[in-house]
Amino acid sequence: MKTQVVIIGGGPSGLLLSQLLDKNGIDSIVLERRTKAHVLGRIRAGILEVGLVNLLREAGVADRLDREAFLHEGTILSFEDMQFGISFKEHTDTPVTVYGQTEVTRDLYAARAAAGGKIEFTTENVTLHDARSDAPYVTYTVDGEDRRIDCDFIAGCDGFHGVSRTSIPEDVRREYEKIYPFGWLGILSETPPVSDELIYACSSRGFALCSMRNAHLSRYYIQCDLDDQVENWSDDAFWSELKRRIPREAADRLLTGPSIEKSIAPLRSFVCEPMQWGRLFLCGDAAHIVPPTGAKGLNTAASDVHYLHRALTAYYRSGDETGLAGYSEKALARVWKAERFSWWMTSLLHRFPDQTPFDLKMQQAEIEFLRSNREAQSVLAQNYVGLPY
Ligand code: RFL
Ligand code: PHB
Repeated sequence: MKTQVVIIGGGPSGLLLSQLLDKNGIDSIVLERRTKAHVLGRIRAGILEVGLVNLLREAGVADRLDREAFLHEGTILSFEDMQFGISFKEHTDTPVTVYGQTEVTRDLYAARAAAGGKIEFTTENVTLHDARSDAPYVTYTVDGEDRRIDCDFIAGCDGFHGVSRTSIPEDVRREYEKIYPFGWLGILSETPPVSDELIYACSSRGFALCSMRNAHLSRYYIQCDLDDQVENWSDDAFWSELKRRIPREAADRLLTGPSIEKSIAPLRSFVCEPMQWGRLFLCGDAAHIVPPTGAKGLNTAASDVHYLHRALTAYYRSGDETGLAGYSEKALARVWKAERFSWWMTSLLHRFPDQTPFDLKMQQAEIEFLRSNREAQSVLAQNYVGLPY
């Protein structure tokens, strides 16, 4: 088989790239290790920056989003019972969009199917070859049959545990990592959200987040120990812990119900440099991870896709290689700012096991500064709604 771009990974990065390339007349084949049902079963991001929403519109996959999504013009931060709002509208005049990653992915799969896009599911042993030559190719196995695709470029969109990043030789690759000493236990429940806006709650018992997917579906998280297990948490235990971490007036309003999904995610900051090696280009979680505080993961994946699809389009239209040559540097410049914001918000709002009384006072002083200082709120708002591409 032959195509212009082999895309490894059928998550949001790979699908969006494939859809945007198709809009520009560029052929691709997506290789996905799992089944479509598995990919759509993962509950992940919920907050989309305007840059991602515009990209989905450009890709022609935003009709349902434009009909169904909520716009949020601010968010709430709390410290024990004290709470305050930060207005995105006042500081940036830009809202964020509440629409689940699962729905974005579903819309992308539908669009790829409608366009006759080629996606191979349940691929095994995906291996990249000759990425530094002008004739790279990818081999893999599907249904016990070995296959090969020759291509011009390879896009590594296969997430943190994929094979693309590790195909870059160790003496070229630099990796920067921070592992946080806690995780997030999340549940999805068919209950109305407790608040019109998200609540990011810092409390002496640890962090909590009240989020949502729509008017009838809520997403809540609590900080948990790294070695904690989902089985340790009954729904009742989850709800009662959540109520102890959010302001009392919100806890009194909270409507609880059975969870329809419950999972624990570790928290990590990670960046791989460079994001390009020869004709291999990394996109999204394959190249970088942020802790979810601040909702930057999917949004940062989207800015990579934006730079890469434009660079590939310029190359195929006019042979212009400037965008491809500058991809890694351009993408990383924005990635590091999202890393900084996510690390800062995580540090601001979580309980760390080794926090001294002094560290706690610093955390409280910073929250109080944020509560009372317009400029500090403006900095948070600008980062939260998304820095420009
Ligand atoms: P994905 O989604 O991991 O997709 C990669 C795909 O590649 C496949 N794959 C392979 N395919 C073929 N061969 C191989 N060898 C392969 N290895 C892997 C995988 O099966 C998978 O389908 O990466 P992508 O596309 O870069 O998308 C990134 C986002 O998924 C991620 O950044 C966000 O979910 C992060 N995130 C959030 N981001 C936001 O912008 N806003 C949020 O509100 C937000 N909340 C979250 C989050 C992530 C979370 N978890 C669980 C990590 C909340 C949580 C709890
Ligand atoms: C979510 O709704 O899943 C969500 C929202 C905001 C975050 C992280 C996750 O910062």
